[in-house]
Amino acid sequence: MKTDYRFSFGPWNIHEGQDPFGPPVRETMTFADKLKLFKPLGYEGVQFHDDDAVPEMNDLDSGAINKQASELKAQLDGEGLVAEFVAPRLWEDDRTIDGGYTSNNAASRTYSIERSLKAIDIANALDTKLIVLWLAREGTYIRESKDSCQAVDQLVEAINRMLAHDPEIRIAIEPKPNEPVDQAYIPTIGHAIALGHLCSDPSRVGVNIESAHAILAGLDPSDEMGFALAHKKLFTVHLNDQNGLKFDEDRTFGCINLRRAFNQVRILDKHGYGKKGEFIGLDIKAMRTQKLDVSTKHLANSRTIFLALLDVVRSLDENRINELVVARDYEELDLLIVNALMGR
Ligand code: XLS
Ligand code: MG
Repeated sequence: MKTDYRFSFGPWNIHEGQDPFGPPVRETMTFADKLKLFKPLGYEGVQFHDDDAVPEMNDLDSGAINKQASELKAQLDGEGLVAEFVAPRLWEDDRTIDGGYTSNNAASRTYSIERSLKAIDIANALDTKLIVLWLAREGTYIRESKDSCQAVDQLVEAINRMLAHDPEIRIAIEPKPNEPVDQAYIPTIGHAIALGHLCSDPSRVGVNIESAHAILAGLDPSDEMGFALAHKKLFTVHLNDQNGLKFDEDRTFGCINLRRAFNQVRILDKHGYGKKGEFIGLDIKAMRTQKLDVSTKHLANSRTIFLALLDVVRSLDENRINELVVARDYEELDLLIVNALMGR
């Protein structure tokens, strides 16, 4: 299917299938093998955690980090791929057990900021200006352990340090209401955009909307997108799906609630998302039950479903929709949309 949209995913989206209750069930694919799959799957952008790009980066000095990142850039060029963003992975290290930027421990906060600055250096070597900040452990397990007002100041301080480190870098905050923490400090797009306005250069702080995260917050992802688009803050998206309020499932886009997915495609397409080079990013996991040879179908299928929904969006009779809106006949409009989704 030909399209102007550009698609991206991260190497973690091809994985061994372990979950909190069971070990890996598929063999590990090497990073080089994963890279070879992007183009055949219809993707040209690669999303990176900083240590996807430079493994063991905590043990390397800046020269060695830069060298590895530059070698990776050459590898991407060789595959005809581009890096979409780099995200500092702040949730695995011992120092970030109780949070990174909002840890109660000053040394942990310093580590987290320094690690984020290194992620920016890696982004530069990979020739992308986009940093994604998923604030994984910036929140609490119990209310009394931290101060939610002070936490905002700490987040602003960390983001300001990143903005100052590189005058061209742009930061996309990826909100999520819970998991791994009980309550995250930045649970929704409204919180993320408001946080950006407290920073030293709000024009460079935007958002990454993950469908499943919005759903976990009890919100409609397409409305979250509309809110961000109105603020000109939608720097990227993480499309996927989610079956109700449970763990973050990262399911194939559109496979749980087709109409909800359709509305995301519709709002993005209607407001020119992608025209400034933004990617259609996916953040999806293969089901644990998939065997190795079919463990990338979630990536192919999400893209196929996005493009099929784009066809539906673009073939809608907008005049008829307008008439129904003017007549306030939303029952008929409901049927029109459901019929379109059923291909009737
Ligand atoms: C986890 C997040 C993560 C970010 C990238 O829930 O979705 O995968 O997208 O750090
Ligand atoms: Mg995500």
